[in-house]
Amino acid sequence: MGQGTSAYDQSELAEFQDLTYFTKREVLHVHKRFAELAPEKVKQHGRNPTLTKEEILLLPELAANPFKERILEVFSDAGDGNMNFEQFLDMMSQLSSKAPLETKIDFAFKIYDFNEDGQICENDLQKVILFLVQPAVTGATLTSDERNQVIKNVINEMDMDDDGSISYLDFKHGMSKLNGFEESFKVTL
Ligand SMILES: [Ca+2]
Ligand SMILES: [Ca+2]
Repeated sequence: MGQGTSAYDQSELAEFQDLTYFTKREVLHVHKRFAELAPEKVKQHGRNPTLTKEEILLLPELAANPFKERILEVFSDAGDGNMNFEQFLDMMSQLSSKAPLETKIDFAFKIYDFNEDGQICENDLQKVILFLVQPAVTGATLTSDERNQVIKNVINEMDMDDDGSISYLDFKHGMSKLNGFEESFKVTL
């Protein structure tokens, strides 16, 4: 009963359950939301079409996230923000409230490390600030002097070994002291 209507069978769902922070029921819910973003593609290509970045950005839960485009790029295999269901599910799992703090920190580090060299340096932070302080969204602006001061403060605060950039360990240490930082990296579908 109901077997034929499910996008994935029980053993596939069990596998997704193992790979994510979701239950089988939640996996199916995430799939339903994925399919709703591009119903025509799902009709044509079956349960696992590749959706474009623009299609995934239609998800209302991502609308307010300043890092949404960057998040999609980091989680897409090709780095262009396009993703199939597995990549989408992985992203949603790490964004879910069930993901532990360590996962959120790991996630945030990847998002902030724009040039993907394993360190968050001044250049990366310049980009982070431009994402966070978007006048159109927050009404706030910072002069470049103010931006540089914020970046200096962040590096001073987090750079435990004083080499001028923030390694994953520096970041992990600093972030676990910050209350509520993970709110930027949380989506509930
Ligand atoms: Ca970097
Ligand atoms: Ca350092």
